[in-house]
Amino acid sequence: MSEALIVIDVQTDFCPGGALAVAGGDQIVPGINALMAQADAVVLTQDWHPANHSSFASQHDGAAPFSLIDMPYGPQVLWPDHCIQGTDGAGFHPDLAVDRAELIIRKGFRRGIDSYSAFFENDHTTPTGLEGYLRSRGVDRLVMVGLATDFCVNYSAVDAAKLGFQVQVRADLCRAIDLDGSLAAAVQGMQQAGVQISGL
Ligand code: VGL
Ligand code: ZN
Repeated sequence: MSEALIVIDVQTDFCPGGALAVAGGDQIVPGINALMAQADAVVLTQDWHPANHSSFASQHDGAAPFSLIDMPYGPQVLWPDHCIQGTDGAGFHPDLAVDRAELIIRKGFRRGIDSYSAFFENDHTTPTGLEGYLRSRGVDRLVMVGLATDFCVNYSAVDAAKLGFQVQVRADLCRAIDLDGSLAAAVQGMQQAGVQISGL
């Protein structure tokens, strides 16, 4: 059995100057590249939304970015338009060593549902296919890095632990959005799920 490095959403729109910039999002790129160089297997995830995605505040009359709404699958934060399919903002950070990746998994491509996790959409049941890929490659341990600690990294890590993978999050190679205490809640949730967090 082997280990895979999962690099979550290191995309232009999540870096300084991007549509949903995460503070310091670009600072983690050199360290991630160094880890990728040593990893047995590398998977990248890419947030990949249609222009009219339902997680965008612009699609809801009078709704402000960063407000919460109820969706059929549960509460959903409304975001500024970001990571629109085919745009520069949806591309990976230009310095990320993407050639090292063996799989790129895109998520959030259905208009009506968001997908923070690399494993399941936000209904917690629709699979992305990543679990099957990892299992058929004999992967049982995951190291996770990327953006954002409290959303896509958090959801991915908790789902992976629930699926039975051994999961380590390298918090020093992640950066958070930190909306209303979301970082502290995410750290607590990951630890409760059995995720090992290093470099906090
Ligand atoms: C993310 C908010 C919206 C993330 C993606 O990658 O953490 N956050 N879409
Ligand atoms: Zn998104």
